[in-house]
Amino acid sequence: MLVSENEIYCLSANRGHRTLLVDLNNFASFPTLAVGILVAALRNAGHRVDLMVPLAYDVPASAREKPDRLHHHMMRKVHLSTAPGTRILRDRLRSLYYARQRRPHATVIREVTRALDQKPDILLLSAYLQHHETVVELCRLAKLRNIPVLLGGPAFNLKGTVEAWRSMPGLTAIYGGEADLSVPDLVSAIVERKDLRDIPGVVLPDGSGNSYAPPLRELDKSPVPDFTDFPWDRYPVRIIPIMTGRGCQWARCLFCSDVVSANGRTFRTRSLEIVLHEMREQSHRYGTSNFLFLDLKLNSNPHLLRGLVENVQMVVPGAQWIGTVHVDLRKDNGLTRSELRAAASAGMRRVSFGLESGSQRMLDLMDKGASAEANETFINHASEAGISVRCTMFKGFPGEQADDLERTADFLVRNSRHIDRIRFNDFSILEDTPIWNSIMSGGNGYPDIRMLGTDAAHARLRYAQSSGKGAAYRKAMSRVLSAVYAINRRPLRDEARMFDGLM
Ligand code: B12
Ligand code: SF4
Repeated sequence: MLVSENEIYCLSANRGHRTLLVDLNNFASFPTLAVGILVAALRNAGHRVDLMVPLAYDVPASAREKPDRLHHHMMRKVHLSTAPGTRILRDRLRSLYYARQRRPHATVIREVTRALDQKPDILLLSAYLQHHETVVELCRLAKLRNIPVLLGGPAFNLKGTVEAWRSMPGLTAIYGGEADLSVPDLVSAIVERKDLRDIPGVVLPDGSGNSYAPPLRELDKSPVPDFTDFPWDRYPVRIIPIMTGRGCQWARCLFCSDVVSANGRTFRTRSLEIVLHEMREQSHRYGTSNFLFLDLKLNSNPHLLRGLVENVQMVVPGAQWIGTVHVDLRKDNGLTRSELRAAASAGMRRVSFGLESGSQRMLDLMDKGASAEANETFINHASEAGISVRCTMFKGFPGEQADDLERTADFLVRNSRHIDRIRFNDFSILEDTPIWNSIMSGGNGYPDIRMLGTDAAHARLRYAQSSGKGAAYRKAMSRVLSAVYAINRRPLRDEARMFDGLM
């Protein structure tokens, strides 16, 4: 995977530049879509790419959502506790956990050091914000060898975040946009030491540059991702990540940081032909008919979803696939009982959606564009069609009361046998979301939130909350968590098992 002496020699005949691309998003089950796109774009343009994927060197990767054991339930209780005594201890434990999680991994540092010693022309890093310390260390190592570094990732279009990251020693530039088409030129511009300041999306260490890259409109021109160099032998099952579009047609939920990320801004859809072409091509290349749709909302464009359902088995016979939807209130949201049955017949095995809360009052406060009733109908129809249902939820949106949690608990108990997994989080306020902007502007929309500061490097608000306390709230929370545990401890239905823990 990394470059050998002979290969370096061959490069002298190549007009492209030698790039070392490090994928810090180490995930245990499938390749990273963004990185596959960047590799394809660079290679198509004649650049040389050596890809470093930590999993290939046995760096422990994030695996998600295996059936719950009792200790998972207990940990969730502590993690989400609002009891005054537990909170202080819990917050300390949380900080320790994050600090440990975020430490640079010795193997990553060692392997990147080796690769840098081969003197690539440029180091490209694709990172999430929890990789801050690793990025600091890799930039330092690159600086020692005079190798320029270009950093990108979904959160680097956020102004406060970029401010907190841009001046780390050794970093040449941050790119805060979708680089599907632009990455080859960016690499050339940096290696050939051209002036970067006018390139949309680029921020330099001194803060200069044109930080705004418009969302990529020509999605059909994005190359078919190149996953050749990912460690396929380490994945339990071969699964191809793919997207039919970027962004979300609703894009209004007040807490949503997905739609403010580099690739989530504004809804754009690809054409059905291109999506089907990519599925056929990738199935052929990697010898699998399993797909994971990473769209924020696979039913943003119901016509495309229907087209996919109608054609997928012709294009990839035996295809099995999963995706995430939003049970919105449009007349046509692509998720009727018969549409879900058709999707199941076309190979859909699992669906995930943001249930968030069982209380209509909370859904309205979040501007979720959903109803508890429609969510319930959807869960029943999907499950009855044979699709495994997974949902994400959280506690602690401002204004949440014990009564809202009681409704959530009732909802889960009522629908327990139709839901296979729940990911239940604590609420957080992330940079540039509507709720963040409202609090930052000093308005009085959230009287129960007292801002303590920001964690700019991780794009988070630090705050204290006066709602969500008291014995009644805690009792209701305990009911919710018992219902979550009752669901998560069950094994998945057989047909969805190979997709367990993927989203
Ligand atoms: C699918 C998804 C997942 C999947 C798959 C992840 C994977 N690595 O493949 C799963 C469910 C596993 C997952 C897990 C997590 N995720 Co996630 N996930 C997403 C989601 C919905 C789509 C990601 C995606 O593929 N986008 C499509 C690609 C094409 O876009 P992109 O990644 O932005 O890449 C483009 C640009 O950013 C740029 N670019 C990217 N890298 C580079 C590098 C260079 C050099 C350049 C020039 C450009 C460049 O060009 C790319 C092509 O256009 C996003 C939401 C979103 N809107 O992005 C969240 C998101 C990426 N996840 C996020 C988080 C926080 C996580 C978790 C940490 C959550 C958790 N607590 O467990 C874990 C971490 C897992 C890990 N790998 O370490 C955050 C990241 C924000 C941040 N803090 O940096 C996001 C943005 C959600 C959010 N709004 O908070 N996730
Ligand atoms: S429906 Fe989902 S992706 Fe769309 S704005 Fe709401 S939370 Fe974000």
